[in-house]
Amino acid sequence: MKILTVQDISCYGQCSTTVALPVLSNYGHETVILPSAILSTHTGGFKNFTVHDLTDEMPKIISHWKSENITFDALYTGYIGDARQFDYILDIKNSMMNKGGLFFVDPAMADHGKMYYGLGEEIVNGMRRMCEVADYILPNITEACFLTGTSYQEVQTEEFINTLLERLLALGTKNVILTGYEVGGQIGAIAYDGKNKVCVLKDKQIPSYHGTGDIFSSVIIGNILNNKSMKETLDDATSFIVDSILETRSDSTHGYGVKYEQVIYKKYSK
Ligand code: PXL
Repeated sequence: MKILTVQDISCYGQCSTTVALPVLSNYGHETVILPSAILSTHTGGFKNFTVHDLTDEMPKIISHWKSENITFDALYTGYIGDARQFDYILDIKNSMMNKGGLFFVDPAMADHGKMYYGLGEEIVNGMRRMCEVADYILPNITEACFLTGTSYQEVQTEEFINTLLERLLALGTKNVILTGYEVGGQIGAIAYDGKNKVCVLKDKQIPSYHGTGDIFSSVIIGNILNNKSMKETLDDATSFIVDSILETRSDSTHGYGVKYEQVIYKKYSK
């Protein structure tokens, strides 16, 4: 499959575009990139990082692609730092997708009850516009709360999760995959298409690391585009994250991301 991913390049820090590319390759897909910005590092835990916004470059790149008749089987959006970019993304969705092409929205904008540094209401509104026309959205619990105007709860009752799933689906998307669902010391994801719920949980690993949400989404998208069942997809994604954390946590110098490369390497060196 030919996927276009629109998210930032955080040069150092193992997240967004730099993890989507190797992970999606691992599932046999070609990934084209439209970088939303270039940052020296991601914005979680580093001080004085640099940001170069690429909004002005987007219409030029898109118009060149259109002149070359370039089209995509899937569109996958992640972290977007400038709200002017949502119109460009929706234009791609409307005019550059192959028949049956799928639109995946990871509204990567918040975690642990808070928006990421520098992101505000206009990003939430733009992400919501994309959720209206998405085939799959992949929010974590915090993002789900911002998208649906629900107050964030540290403790997730079954009723809270079910309310979030209904409200997310009501945004317009065909499918919801809610990540970071925690129950009884376990953590995982729950998928909902309005009829069926599929939930996969694994023992929660500590600590939590930056970028795991981006890796999780990329594994899920890689599997869905390979026609795997939702159960197989969520099993693979949760194991991938558990294994990545286990590869990382003995190294106290590596707190900014996970060593997912070792997981891929071990899969293929067997
Ligand atoms: O992992 C999500 C992400 C992506 N890109 C940038 C970020 C973050 C999370 O903080 O800062 C630039």
